[in-house]
Amino acid sequence: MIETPITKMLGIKYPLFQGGMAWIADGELAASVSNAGGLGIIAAGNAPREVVEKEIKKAKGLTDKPFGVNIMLMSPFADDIANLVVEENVKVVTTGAGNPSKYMKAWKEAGIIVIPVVASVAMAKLMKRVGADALIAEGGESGGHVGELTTIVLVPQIVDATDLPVLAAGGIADGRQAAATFLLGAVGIQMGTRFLSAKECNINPVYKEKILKANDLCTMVTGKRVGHPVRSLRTNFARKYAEAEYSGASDEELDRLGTGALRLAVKEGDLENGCFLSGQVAAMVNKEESAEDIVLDVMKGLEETLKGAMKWVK
Ligand code: TUI
Repeated sequence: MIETPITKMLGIKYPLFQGGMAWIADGELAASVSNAGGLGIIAAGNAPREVVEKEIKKAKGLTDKPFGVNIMLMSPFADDIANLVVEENVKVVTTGAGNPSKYMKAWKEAGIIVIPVVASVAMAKLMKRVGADALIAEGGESGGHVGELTTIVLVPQIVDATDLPVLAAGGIADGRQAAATFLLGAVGIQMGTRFLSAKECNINPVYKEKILKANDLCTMVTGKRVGHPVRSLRTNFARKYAEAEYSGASDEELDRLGTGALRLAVKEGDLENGCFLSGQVAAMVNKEESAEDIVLDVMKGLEETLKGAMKWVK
């Protein structure tokens, strides 16, 4: 059994969150992870209120366990989703790709547990000041929008920066990696890429196949020049984008290339125009299985690795 400040705070069995992957993490995936004892999270991404509302209602119908909603703060609909989570009595809110300070008062008054994703010590300290309940420290091994630091460098610094419980994210697909972050002071983990292989993960089969076949060097980061670095699979799209980026394409041209690319990957499996977000751990994700089997496998590995960690100490 694993018990940490996170399992206690949320009333869940395992300190494992499923990351809020835009266009991917729907009510079905989130409910499956919550039913397995972790915390499933619905991603709002760039979706409008009605879409997210439908997924929240779906999750409520599929589980009576807590689940969360992730708000992508660069979304034009972020304000609407910030209100929606209050109206729908969502238990946990995570945020990404920005600073959620302006919403904190309303969320705390509504009794929501707020757990922002941070990629720097400064943001961790700010989130503590404005009332965050815990933090997710996400290293640049992760898929999607990435910060500068790796998980092994970031997590202990975030742990030392505040007294809040810290979950680690980025570069975690198995129990050994989860245990490594616990040794750095994390008391929970968040995984995204591993859940792309879940039976309940409703992505285009081309996307799933790409993840299952990926090797160690299969991801790359694009978008640094426009200030939105994003890790994705090294597809024709990613190569074309990188080429444009480093051959003087205008910001408008890059914007045009990027617009709608996440949806095209997830819904259409379009390798030429879609952006297949993935963490570096894709190479370790080799079979399709249920969300429950994924949660149980990682938690068993975490427990065994932590127990075995004393073997060199005499
Ligand atoms: O948010 C993510 N990962 C994401 S969001 C996303 S959707 C997207 N679509 C188009 C362009 C960009 C993204 C895909 N993947 N992870 C959490 C995360 N948040 N990582 C890093 C941060 C972060 C970065 C800056 C958090 C706070 C922050 O603050 C900056 C500031 O000072 O406002």
